[in-house]
Amino acid sequence: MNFITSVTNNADTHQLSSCVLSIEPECFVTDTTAVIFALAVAACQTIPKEIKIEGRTYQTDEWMNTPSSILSAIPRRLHLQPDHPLTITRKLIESRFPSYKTHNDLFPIVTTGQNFDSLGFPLDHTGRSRTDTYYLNKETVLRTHTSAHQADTFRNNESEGYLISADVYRRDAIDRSHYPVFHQMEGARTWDRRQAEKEGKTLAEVIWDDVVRIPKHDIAVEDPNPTFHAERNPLQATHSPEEAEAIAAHLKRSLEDMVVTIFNAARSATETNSASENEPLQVRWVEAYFPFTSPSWELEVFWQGDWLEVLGSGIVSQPILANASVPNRIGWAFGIGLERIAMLLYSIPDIRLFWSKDARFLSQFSEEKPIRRFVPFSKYPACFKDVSFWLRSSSNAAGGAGSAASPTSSATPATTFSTPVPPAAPLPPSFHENDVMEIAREVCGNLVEDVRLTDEFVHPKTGRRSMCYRINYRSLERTLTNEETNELHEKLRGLLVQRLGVELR
Ligand code: FA5
Ligand code: MG
Repeated sequence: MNFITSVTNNADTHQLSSCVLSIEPECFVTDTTAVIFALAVAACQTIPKEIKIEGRTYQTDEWMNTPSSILSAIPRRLHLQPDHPLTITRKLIESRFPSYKTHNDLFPIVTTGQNFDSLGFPLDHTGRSRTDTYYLNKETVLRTHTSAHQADTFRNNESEGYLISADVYRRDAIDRSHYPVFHQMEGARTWDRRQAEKEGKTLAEVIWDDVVRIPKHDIAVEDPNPTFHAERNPLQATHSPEEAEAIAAHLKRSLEDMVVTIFNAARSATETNSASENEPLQVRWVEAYFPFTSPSWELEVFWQGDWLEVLGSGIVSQPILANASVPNRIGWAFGIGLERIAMLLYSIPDIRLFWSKDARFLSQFSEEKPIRRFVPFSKYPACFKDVSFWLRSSSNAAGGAGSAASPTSSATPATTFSTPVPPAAPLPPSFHENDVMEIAREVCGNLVEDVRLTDEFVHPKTGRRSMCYRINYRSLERTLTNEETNELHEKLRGLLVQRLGVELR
């Protein structure tokens, strides 16, 4: 499918045909959708001018970089599938927030206003770039996080607390814990200052009354940092220290309760006498940065020898609430990765498994039964193949840029957001590792387990940069033949040259 290259490299949108592609909700067979899409593109001989997704039509432009394989994931809605591990995980978390209103079917295609501007993302934030985000056109993206719905949900003001679970999309690395489509749950709890006044209490007092209602746990939590810190994790200008302390306590106690519940369930799912069962649960708060919260924290859990980040959170930036017409509300928000939690809960070893339609996977999960550790049905052989190439002499290598800007480089969240104007056109192409990942996904689908940079050097005379990537071809469902992997690898090599202009070595 050359469609993406053509779109990316061909800024002349006048050459687009008027062919319309449809991804309809009934089309639950992912592969079929992809094939229909590919055939339609082939038949049109050129780029679709419009894409129709579940009855909604989008005009494409030179920002379009979303392959059909990604669009075909939209109808799957794994977090709503009965007995799916993501559904079970979602419900387990929801059960710890019984009074919160749940929103589980918000549509994944949003505006850049929703995904970035409403949250105060600076214009130069790496998250906005086409190497990180799937665009349909300059102003339309596949949401990269559930926070894209924060402003709208605050504006609707239907409940004091809410939970949003949804599929999110990111151009990202390929390995056993990264997939370009994954699921997040967003949660938020806010209080109304006027309500506190009516009760004759301070807002902090009202919040502390709620804190004591949160179930207690007996886990020792490491939390060495002050609630806020002038340089590292600032208090917002419109919040008093007492308010921030109370909101932080409510946030941390609520999320600790949720994590303790989940990890206790995970530990009861592992076999008796296993090492992890006897290890006490270790949890810690670390300082973090998000453009839309301040102060901010991440929660980490010690799991199988390592600290694992499970969620990001913080006190909601007041301009978000003010812009959402609820200036008197104040509170916290968090975002958690559902796959990451489900992988721990069930010991699921590879994130691709969540997309499996194989009964050997799906039959192991039930909403009715207690959590049981996943038993891998088999491990098929890996096949490693390297590809080495010279970058075009003008390219810089950039890779795996994180989604958070440095705290110092962006506007303080406590100030009112200006209305950002996105850059007029995509930046000139330079090499980005995510483009290699995207090509590997397109060629191999779920037959690639891992793509790693194994070597990189600059030629001392020519100054050209050489990269070597190791591709691990492995199916979760069968043994791949040599012919098959050779064919995939050749196709991958060809597309690297065609799309990225590299010279194979
Ligand atoms: C966010 O997406 C913020 N929107 C979270 C947030 C919400 C902060 C509200 C403050 C207030 P982040 O990119 O760190 O943050 O992702 C949040 C969580 O999603 C991570 O902690 C992790 O559990 C999960 N996650 C992130 N990237 C991936 C990935 N590629 N694969 C699986 N899980 C992921
Ligand atoms: Mg993070």
